[in-house]
Amino acid sequence: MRASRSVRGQRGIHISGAEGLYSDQDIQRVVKEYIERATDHPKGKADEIVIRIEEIKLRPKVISALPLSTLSCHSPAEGRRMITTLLQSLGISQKAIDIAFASVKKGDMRGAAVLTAETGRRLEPDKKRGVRVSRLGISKPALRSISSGLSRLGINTDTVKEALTLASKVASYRDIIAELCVSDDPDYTTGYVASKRFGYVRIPEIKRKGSKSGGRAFFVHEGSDIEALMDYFERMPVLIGKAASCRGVVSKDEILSNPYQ
Ligand code: WAQ
Ligand code: MG
Repeated sequence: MRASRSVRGQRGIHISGAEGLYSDQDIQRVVKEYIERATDHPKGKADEIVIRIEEIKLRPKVISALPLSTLSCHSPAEGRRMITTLLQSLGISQKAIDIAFASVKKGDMRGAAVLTAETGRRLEPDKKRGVRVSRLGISKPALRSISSGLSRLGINTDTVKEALTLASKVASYRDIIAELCVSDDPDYTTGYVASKRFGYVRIPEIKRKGSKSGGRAFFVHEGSDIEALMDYFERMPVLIGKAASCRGVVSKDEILSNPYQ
């Protein structure tokens, strides 16, 4: 689903987007939920909603969810410092980190920016749209297990589950080093950094309440094949079939000194 709105003569301002892999009998319910989301969104009421339903021909690739944790963070400046430390320890250059923050802050994309860790060079063919991750879902047993882990932490919401699903698909691609995400929802101030090495690390207060800017940036190495990456993200069905740990608040040093890979 994608929903947009005309604002002051400018058509197609992005309001909300969502996608998933569902079985036949769930489609009616999900479409209804997507429409509600598009017409009752903190960014405004959509004046155009596009819904596409496709039968999946390929058998989904089954992956595990990334382990989840949350850093203690109290301001955007502190968040940016912690994110910078995590990304630098993954070998991402300061220049690429700065370009990723600038792109996320600008926040007018429907998809994600793909940048090289070495120089921050943008690889997407359509830089205004970015790369949109689609065809992703979560099996019912994995959803039950993740929901119960998140409930214990008081964060069992669609926003967290959808973001964790997306980040897990993104991190499962061989060329991905890390992802940075800030919600474009003005009321939602928690973002995350995700990587195979450190898992899905939530960063509260990464932006000020009321800010409509937000976005995603994916880091890859120079020389990465953008066509193959887009094929995996946009077309390869991927299903989370296994939950991982859901930890509460941890320190940056705990994360840095206990990598998963
Ligand atoms: N593929 C690529 N980029 C996307 C996609 C997608 N499927 N969906 C959204 N984006 C980009 C787009 O630029 C949006 O403006 C931006 O990401 C933010 O999307 O653990 O709500 O749906 O508490 O606003 C993260 C924290 C919430 C959750 C993320 O993102 C938590 C969120 P939003
Ligand atoms: Mg949003």
